[in-house]
Amino acid sequence: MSTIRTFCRVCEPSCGLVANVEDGQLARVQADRDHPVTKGFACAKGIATFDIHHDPDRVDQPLRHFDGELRPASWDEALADIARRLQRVLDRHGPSAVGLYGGNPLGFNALGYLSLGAWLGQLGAIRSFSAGTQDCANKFAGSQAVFGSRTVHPLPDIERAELIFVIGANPRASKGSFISLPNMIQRLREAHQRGATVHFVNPRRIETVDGGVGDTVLLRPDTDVYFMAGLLHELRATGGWRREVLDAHGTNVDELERFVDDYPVERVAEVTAIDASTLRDLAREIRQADGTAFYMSTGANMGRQGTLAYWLMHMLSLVTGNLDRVGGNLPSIGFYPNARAGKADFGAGFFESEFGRLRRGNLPGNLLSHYILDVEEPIRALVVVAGNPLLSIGGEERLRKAFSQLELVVLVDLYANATAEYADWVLPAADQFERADLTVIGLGLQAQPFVQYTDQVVAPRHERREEWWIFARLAQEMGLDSPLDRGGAEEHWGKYDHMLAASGLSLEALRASPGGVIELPGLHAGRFFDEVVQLPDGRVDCCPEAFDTARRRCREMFDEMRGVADGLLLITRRDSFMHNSWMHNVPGLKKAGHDHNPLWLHPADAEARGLVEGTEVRVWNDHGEVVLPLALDEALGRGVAAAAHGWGNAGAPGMSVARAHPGVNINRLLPVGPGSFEELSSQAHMTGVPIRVEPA
Ligand SMILES: Nc1nc2c(c(=O)[nH]1)N[C@H]1C(S)=C(S)[C@@H](COP(=O)(O)OP(=O)(O)OC[C@H]3O[C@@H](n4cnc5c(=O)[nH]c(N)nc54)[C@H](O)[C@@H]3O)O[C@H]1N2
Ligand SMILES: Nc1nc2c(c(=O)[nH]1)N[C@H]1C(S)=C(S)[C@@H](COP(=O)(O)OP(=O)(O)OC[C@H]3O[C@@H](n4cnc5c(=O)[nH]c(N)nc54)[C@H](O)[C@@H]3O)O[C@H]1N2
Ligand code: SF4
Ligand SMILES: [Mo]
Repeated sequence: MSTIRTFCRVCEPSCGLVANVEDGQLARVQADRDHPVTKGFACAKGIATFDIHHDPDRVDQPLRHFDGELRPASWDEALADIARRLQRVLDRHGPSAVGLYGGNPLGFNALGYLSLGAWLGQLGAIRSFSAGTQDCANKFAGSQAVFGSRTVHPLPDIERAELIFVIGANPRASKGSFISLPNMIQRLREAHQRGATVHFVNPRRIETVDGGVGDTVLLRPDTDVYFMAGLLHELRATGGWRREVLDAHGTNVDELERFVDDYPVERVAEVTAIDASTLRDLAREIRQADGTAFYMSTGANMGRQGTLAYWLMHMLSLVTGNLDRVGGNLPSIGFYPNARAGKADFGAGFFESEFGRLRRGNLPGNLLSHYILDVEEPIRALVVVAGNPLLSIGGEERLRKAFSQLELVVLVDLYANATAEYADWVLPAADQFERADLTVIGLGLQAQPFVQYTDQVVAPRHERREEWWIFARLAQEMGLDSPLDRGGAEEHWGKYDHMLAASGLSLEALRASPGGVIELPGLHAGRFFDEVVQLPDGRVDCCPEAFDTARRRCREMFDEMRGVADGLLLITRRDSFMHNSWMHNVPGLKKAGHDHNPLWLHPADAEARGLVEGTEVRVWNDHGEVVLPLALDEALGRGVAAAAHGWGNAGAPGMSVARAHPGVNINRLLPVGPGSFEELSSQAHMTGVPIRVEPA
């Protein structure tokens, strides 16, 4: 038996794992206690990757859609058929007829990510979509406008802050996002124990002071922008803006002041449902704290104004002198200083499309079905890598219609997931134990920076293959230049080696170090304004002109929200027993209470509508309708309904456990199409969506 140290690639902490291998087979997976940073932490999902590796439902050889069934075929048949059909689409309709959807796990796959990009470049395919516009596209846009680089994201210095705001994130369930920090909830608990105050800002009371981590400030969904504008207003009125910092590092400060002028706390209270006195108290705490750290994640991203929310979060940090100070927000440099790589002019990053002005780069997922159904030169072939768009994006019905019209759908996945219902081919991907990798996801986002390399722990079972090989073979098959003709994955590794050199490291050094891990310098102050900010004048843009229209709209939305009285707003509720749509085939995660997804309501909201716990309710709005059981949750704010996404597996062809516990796809209730995403970032509107509920 051999023991191999590796790391988890399910979510951002990238926890160290130890794998035991017997007779070439993965025999056991545990948390790595010797890992210098993750120190023996791993969650149930990370350990469940063992079950996923051995799952008899895994796609183990190429599957071809034939006579309504997915039937095994050889790699040669698969590659030849796909290459031929892709070529036909390209010849007849050009590269815009080929679309790509890259899912979330692709971000945790050093070679897969690079090789897919290279292959698409060869095809000239520009219509690419990714899970990013359902997740955090607003953060890239926000930082690009404010700091001049999409890759600059100052992290909360949780270890040293006296006051911490966690806005729209639930690290107990999610383990953190846009931050790599092992056991984040424990880190917050430790901060609380050493006397720091932690405020979660959330429409659901996810933590209470008695719980030992912090309390929750309940806010109405989709109002984070107003919450932050209100704090900025109050801080300004009470001398909480540090003029010397703004003089030294800011531009457009007057414009920021003018924007904030409109949001005194009394007014803000009307739409956020946070009373003025609470907002004043929070502003006072910020003024008095010796270090305030701000963190926001998907709950705030997925509102209608995620980019503005991120801008204002940066402003809260800057104007109070907490940006680039110990206990505030600090840049993470990691193994490669990538701020310059993300440098670009925000205003120039848009183009005119059939659907109005769009941000360059990944197109909005909320237009995927539109680019198939509603344009003159539609997408005709779609390649889906590590994604499940049918369940992750809004508008399932429309996506079904669109996917069924495609000439070719190719999925590269561990499973024949729900989207595979429309696949002509499902190609078997290797999993995290079957591929070498590097901790690329954490670059610039690690609160305790380290870099780790892992070898393949075991060879891919059956006919599973690594993504880089799949795209390199497809390139060969299409007569294109292929890495396989030139030393395989070496050229991709070469890029990473080059990046590692920036911190005096190399793959060789990583391979030689115990566990493949090397710790890097921690977060420290004093570099941000000189080295990280990328705007030409070296200053932070406190009120980007490119946000003008969005700011006007922001004022209008405020008035619209004041006018709306009651009604229910839908939010997402993740838990530790699911991971987006893809851990539903792990029997061990289907414990009682986690085997379906109910609609959660506050007991008073249920009673007011005559709804009874455990009974089926009909949930509907202008976008769709679902029927699911009702559950009660006193932690929810009044007027807020919650449900988990990623369910709705009744039709997933190759996931028998998931099919036995299908749940309901709540994304049927989300808006899609023009107007359903933020123009500045393409980020989808996925939280605070109005719904109605009645007995089914
Ligand atoms: N209502 C609502 N909707 C949401 C969200 C929400 O909060 N609320 N969250 C959004 C977010 S944050 C995200 S990131 C998206 C996710 O959206 P997607 O990325 O489209 O969906 P996932 O469920 O993450 O599906 C990932 C797929 O990748 C496969 N997979 C896993 N590992 C590998 C691998 O190594 N290689 C390959 N080839 N395949 C692999 C899995 O089997 C699964 O089919 O969903 C979004 N949708
Ligand atoms: N167990 C588990 N872990 C996961 C995932 C998973 O599905 N399951 N998904 C992974 C992925 S891809 C991601 S991106 C991360 C996401 O990580 P997080 O961003 O931490 O995601 P959530 O746990 O959904 O927490 C979002 C919180 O926002 C709140 N919220 C909803 N609407 C609003 C709003 O309008 N304003 C504010 N302020 N709050 C709001 C919700 O109540 C919820 O508590 O998690 C990752 N980790
Ligand atoms: S927290 Fe994320 S990275 Fe760590 S073990 Fe769990 S799933 Fe894996
Ligand atoms: Mo995500």
